[in-house]
Amino acid sequence: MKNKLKERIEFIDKSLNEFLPDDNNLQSIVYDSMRYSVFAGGKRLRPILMLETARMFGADWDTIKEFACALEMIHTYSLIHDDLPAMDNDDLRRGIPTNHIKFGEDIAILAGDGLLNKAFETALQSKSPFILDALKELAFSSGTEGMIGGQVVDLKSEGKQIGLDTLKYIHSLKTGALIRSACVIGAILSDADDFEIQAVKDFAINLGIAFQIRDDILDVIGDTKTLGKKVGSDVQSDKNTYVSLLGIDKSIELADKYSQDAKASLMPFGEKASFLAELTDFLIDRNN
Ligand code: GRG
Repeated sequence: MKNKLKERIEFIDKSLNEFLPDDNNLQSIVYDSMRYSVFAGGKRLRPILMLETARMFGADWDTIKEFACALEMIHTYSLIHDDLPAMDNDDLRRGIPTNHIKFGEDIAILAGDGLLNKAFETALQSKSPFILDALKELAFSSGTEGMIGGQVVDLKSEGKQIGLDTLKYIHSLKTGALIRSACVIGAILSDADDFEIQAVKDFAINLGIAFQIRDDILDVIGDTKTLGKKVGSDVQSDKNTYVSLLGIDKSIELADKYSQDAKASLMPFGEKASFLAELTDFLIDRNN
């Protein structure tokens, strides 16, 4: 799987470089700051999910790359803003100092905003006849009914006792929405039918929760060097997590259950879904 991922990451990095080139104008510092975080070496999970969903439906990666890069830009903006002192106040991300530590808070805020706008500029370069439906999903999943909404409920729940249902609600939006839109946009751009779109949506919703549970587990059992970010930060900021609510063993069981449910949603696609199924197993066992 690591080798397969490498090939996909290279394609995504080359495309990101095309859509986010170096710039020499007076505001070049904001491009430096945007590129600093984008090229800091993330796993590229969301664009990989989009490319692989599209491939499953027979579409070429080149027809998907604008949206795949747009999604990674939105994801990176969320990480830059999430690390700011007003939010998680983290100083390490993707193995290097966070954006505001390197460029200052003012530029980091603007770099996040810049990436959000650049994402839509990039997606708009798509020549797909399905561009409007894909844009709608991109905007919806990253907005207040999606990632931003989940972040708000998460922040406002810090230090309070919440139940599993609220935790699932938070993560379905905060983490799950972009993972869902990766697969749904991949399917939309490949002219998948409603049944197929629903099946990949079900896959992604379950994968999103499994992925987040593993993230919570790694915050406790992982190490800073492999993770590229500080461990133990959830406990430190009194965050509700699957581990704080259920403990490690039950969290591992639950991640496994969601990953089985995710793979079950891929059944209608048979062998064509083998990469996505393998990726699901890889992600719930990952160490970073
Ligand atoms: C600030 C608008 C705004 C939103 C913040 C996504 C998010 C919401 C915050 C990021 C912090 C966090 C732990 C989110 C949970 C989702 C998650 C596990 C993000 C990290 O994604 P990976 O592991 O990161 O795919 P890389 O660096 O590999 O891309």
